[in-house]
Amino acid sequence: MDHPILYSFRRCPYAIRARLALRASGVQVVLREVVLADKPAALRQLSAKATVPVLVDAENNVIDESLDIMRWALRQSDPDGWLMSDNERVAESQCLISTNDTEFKPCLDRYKYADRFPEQSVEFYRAQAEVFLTVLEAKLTASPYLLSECPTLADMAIFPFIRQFANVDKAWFEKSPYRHLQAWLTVLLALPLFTGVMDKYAQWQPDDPVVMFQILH
Ligand SMILES: N[C@@H](CCC(=O)N[C@@H](CS)C(=O)NCC(=O)O)C(=O)O
Repeated sequence: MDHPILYSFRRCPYAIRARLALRASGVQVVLREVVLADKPAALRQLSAKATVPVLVDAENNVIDESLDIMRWALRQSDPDGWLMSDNERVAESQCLISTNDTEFKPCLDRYKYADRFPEQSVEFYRAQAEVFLTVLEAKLTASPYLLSECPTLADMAIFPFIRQFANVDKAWFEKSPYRHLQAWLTVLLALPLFTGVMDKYAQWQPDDPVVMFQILH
């Protein structure tokens, strides 16, 4: 096998963060677009939990956590310094990402699919999610990105989830008091890096010709 293979799903925020890091690093991978309701057998064989993204490297090592895929790509090339070198900031970055993944994401799911959780109102679930928005807003009041003057791993790992939150009720988000967060999201969504990882691909079938995620020029 010449190139690593990425199993991805266009709209999945975990897959988006992996694709962002792959694109930033310039590492070329083969892309296999997955439909979650019809996961390919090849993906299930690689990873029992069969979530996306999953990356299989050229030595057939399987990486089935999005953050590990980000770090794997950036360890090969990190031209914009997303990984940072200052231990304190690395710890802060990990803490923010972990809060996003373990605390905010479940709140986001209940907010997004409030009709599936009728015990509470949509406003209740949104207020739970806002706890994390408040943390991010405070960070972004101090600097244009979460940990520095430039985007780093935490920004790239977290903003696909804030995008999803904002899209649940755009009018509410735009009127919300999170001014710095709104501006941050607007800037990140406009990056060619982001628009470049949102191309549409047809569902992968085993007999399909190889599709490269990015061709370097
Ligand atoms: N911790 C995993 C979570 C990945 C995840 O949950 N992805 C979702 C799609 S957004 C998924 O594959 N869900 C499995 C399913 O819906 O069957 C990671 O960071 O990669």
